[in-house]
Amino acid sequence: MKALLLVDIQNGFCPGGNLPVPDGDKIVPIANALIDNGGYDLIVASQDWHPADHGSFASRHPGKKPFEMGELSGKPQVLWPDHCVQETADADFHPDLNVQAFDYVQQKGENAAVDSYSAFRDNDHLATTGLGEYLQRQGVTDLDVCGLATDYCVSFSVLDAMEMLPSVKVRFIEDASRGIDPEGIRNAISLMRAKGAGIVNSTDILSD
Ligand code: VGL
Ligand code: ZN
Repeated sequence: MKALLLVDIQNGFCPGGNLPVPDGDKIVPIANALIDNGGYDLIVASQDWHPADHGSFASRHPGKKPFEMGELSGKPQVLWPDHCVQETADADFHPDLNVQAFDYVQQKGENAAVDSYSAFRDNDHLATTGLGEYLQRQGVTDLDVCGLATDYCVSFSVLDAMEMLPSVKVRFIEDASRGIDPEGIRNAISLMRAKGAGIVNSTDILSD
């Protein structure tokens, strides 16, 4: 059972959004091609889905600016621009993404007191989202992951998938992902590789 996990391909992370990832929108046609021709049995998407007062927003930390370090519930936290607020256009999936193909959507980041980069669990690892249980129930054996942003939500999701679903073969699709910081992207890919994730491109998958 092969599944594709599309991480946070939302307006907020594309040019024009509140937390734009450089060229974030360029992955949309690649994601659509993978949905149509990647040979997947199951298409799953995550959606960053914050309350308006989420504690990761710099606007909640007087004197702090977006992208500075701050604290959230006593832990170091990158402070972000307000983004992907529930029920706003910023939180919608990119308009060209084939959302009709989604079998399951996992929303995350709803708890204002903790961030949730991973689609599987909060950053403090205290609460799971339910995605791991869903994939297990579906009998998923192979999970390919791509989306936005490589150095945050995508790599955190890949690492958690490997840890929480040890029998599942996990791969990161590099050209179907974009990240925020070039050095962060390099470090994230090195870490995913070191932990045993496959690193592939969409062309490897689409030509199979
Ligand atoms: C993300 C920062 C804050 C992501 C989400 O989707 O990578 N990054 N919230
Ligand atoms: Zn977020």
